[in-house]
Amino acid sequence: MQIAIVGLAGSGKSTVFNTLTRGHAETGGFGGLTLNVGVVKVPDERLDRLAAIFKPKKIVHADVTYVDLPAPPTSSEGRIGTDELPAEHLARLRDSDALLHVVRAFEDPSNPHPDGSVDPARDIERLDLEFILSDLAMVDRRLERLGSSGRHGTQAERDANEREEAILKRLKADLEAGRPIRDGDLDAEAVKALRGFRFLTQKPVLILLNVGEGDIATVPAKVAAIRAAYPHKSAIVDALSARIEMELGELEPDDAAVFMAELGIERSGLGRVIGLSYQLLGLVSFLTAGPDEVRAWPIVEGSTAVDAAGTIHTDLARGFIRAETVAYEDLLSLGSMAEARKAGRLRSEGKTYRVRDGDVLEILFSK
Ligand SMILES: Nc1nc2c(ncn2[C@@H]2O[C@H](COP(=O)(O)OP(=O)(O)OP(=O)(O)O)[C@@H](O)[C@H]2O)c(=O)[nH]1
Ligand SMILES: [Mg+2]
Repeated sequence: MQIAIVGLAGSGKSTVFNTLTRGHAETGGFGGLTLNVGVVKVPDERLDRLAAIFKPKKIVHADVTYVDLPAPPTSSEGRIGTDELPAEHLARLRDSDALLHVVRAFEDPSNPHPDGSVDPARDIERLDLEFILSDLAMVDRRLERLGSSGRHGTQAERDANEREEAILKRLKADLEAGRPIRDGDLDAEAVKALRGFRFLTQKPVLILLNVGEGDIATVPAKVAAIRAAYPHKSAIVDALSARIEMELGELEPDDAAVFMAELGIERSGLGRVIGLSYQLLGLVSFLTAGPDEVRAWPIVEGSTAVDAAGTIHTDLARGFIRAETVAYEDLLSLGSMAEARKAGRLRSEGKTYRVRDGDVLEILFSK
């Protein structure tokens, strides 16, 4: 699962990337057109607790890949010009499962905002509009093709083209009215028909206000204001001081604690932001625990026991018999699978069981 970090030039994308991945990407506009990719473990204290019981050889976290994209160049018409991104960047962006939209909310006289003032709402609208225009251009191109060649082919092909045309016309009207695709209630058939387009405004988005080091006290009010003004679906609004978090990440734990106390921060926001991006992807974790490893497995919310088995290995899905299932809390309080069984907390679930976040599974299968 991959999340693209997007935002206007100088909003703090690379700083956020460094914070999340403990990376060292160039910041301050010195990165040029470098694309940065990093894999991040999703913090999960349940794994540490289970490890204390099972004493496994290794602990494996779920992970999320972050891609830090340089801001698109400003085009001749003053547009941001997403379509002018190098092909590799555009492909990365379209292939991402969700967007992390970094918005400048920090004041810094030594580093003025190119538009003369710091205005998160304006900046959000600007990038949103750019993505809307990019999707609209794709819709228009496809409608044109369907108009000229869509009348050919077999009856089945023509019917499929007609259905696609109807869906795209609806999207066109939405986009022209400034509505991102994620806001529309698309049915399963439409979602399937649109999958290949990889529309930018269809991806869920986490809007992250990059606040300054002096703004900690006003963060809740700032987030609340943007949230109220952003009533879109599949969108989360949160804040982070990327600069502080990056510096915290470079300190020894004791020094970090002193620094946090000085700034009046209770908890690092890093884990929260990673957790939110995981949630944004619609993922939950099921767990496996044994002497070899304790592990969190990402799975799309609503998946079944046989999907979970297939995530571990295709053989487990093919030969699936049942999933011995216990909730994490029960396993933690009872101490072992055997005790959970005795206490009647271990359930035998079949193929169609919907896996819940924190289910500890043991898949029984035939080879
Ligand atoms: N004061 C302050 N400066 C910040 C903060 N976050 C980022 N900056 C600075 O803002 C500048 C731009 O940050 P980057 O992380 O490079 O921004 P970017 O979005 O990756 O920029 P491009 O890739 O050039 O579009 C750098 O000089 C950062 O040090 C912050 O929270 N406070
Ligand atoms: Mg950058």
